[in-house]
Amino acid sequence: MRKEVVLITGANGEIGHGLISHLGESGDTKIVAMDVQPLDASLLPLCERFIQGDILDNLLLGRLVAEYDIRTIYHLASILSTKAEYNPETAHRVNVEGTLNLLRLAVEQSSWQGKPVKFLYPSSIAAYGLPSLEVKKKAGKIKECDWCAPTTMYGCNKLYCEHLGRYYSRYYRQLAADEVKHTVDFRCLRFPGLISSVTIPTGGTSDYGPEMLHHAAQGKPYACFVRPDAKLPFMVMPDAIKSLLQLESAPRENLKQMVYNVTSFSPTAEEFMVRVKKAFPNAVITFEPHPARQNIVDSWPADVDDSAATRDWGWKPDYDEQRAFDEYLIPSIKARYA
Ligand code: AKB
Repeated sequence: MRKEVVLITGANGEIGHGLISHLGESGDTKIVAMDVQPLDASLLPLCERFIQGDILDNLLLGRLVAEYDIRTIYHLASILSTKAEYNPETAHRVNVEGTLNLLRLAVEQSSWQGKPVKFLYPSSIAAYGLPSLEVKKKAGKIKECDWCAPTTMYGCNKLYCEHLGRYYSRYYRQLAADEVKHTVDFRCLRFPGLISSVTIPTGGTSDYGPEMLHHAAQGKPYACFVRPDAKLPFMVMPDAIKSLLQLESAPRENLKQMVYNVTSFSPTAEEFMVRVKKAFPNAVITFEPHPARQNIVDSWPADVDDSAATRDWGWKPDYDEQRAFDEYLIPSIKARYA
């Protein structure tokens, strides 16, 4: 008998840390974790197995199919927006071909199991592309189908992979003589900027928020790479994990769409700074906007409409801005760097 497991790619990334801690501590899920980097030692005991390897390695993925009954895939591995702009073709390979490999693995697993494998995919506000700051200011909370014209390689990759997920769920090999019965149960969240008290993001464009906070907590000066009025939606990691798990467990028949916005609060960079300075009065924070990264932030929405997630699977964040800082970020970051 093959062991029933969930597969987590990008396990050593920010969401991977949060998800493995949560699933591992609750104890009843066997996790096979994968990452190109070694896994944080604290997460190893929570996993059935860790494989240091590449999602582009099809031989490795093939061996996984043979060894495990994979019920759910959390495909978290990806190259984020800023890093992707430095090597767009590599980003395309990892973000798109890597996702394609995992979708193929999911289809194969589904046909062995005789039922669809759940495929949880974190997309991003980067899938949006607003043409100007004026439009962004007027747009308000934007819906999943609005302004899907991304300006970054990462955003293009995310949007395309959402379409691939839909294709693999509904239309995979639609002309094949044999009916393809069991495909993938693709479920996707468009995440805002995420902030964790445990990990520091690398390679993203919404990183100025978490970077500001982690620098201040360590007594390091921080030069923010966007203007004080730059505005993006954010969410703290416990809510990101909650949304992934809630979407995973939602009854399929309730899901009227495959892609859902989720969000929590939308501070400007200046409002973010004020909160950080309230907690760390000696923090030295300056604004030195990087024009190209600022342009990316200006093309992303200031807020998103997550009412479809609320309607279909009861989504509601636990942390608004005040609670996120007072009850999660500040106490836990202070403890971390004490
Ligand atoms: C990034 O900045 O690239 C990510 C994202 C918003 O998806 N944090």
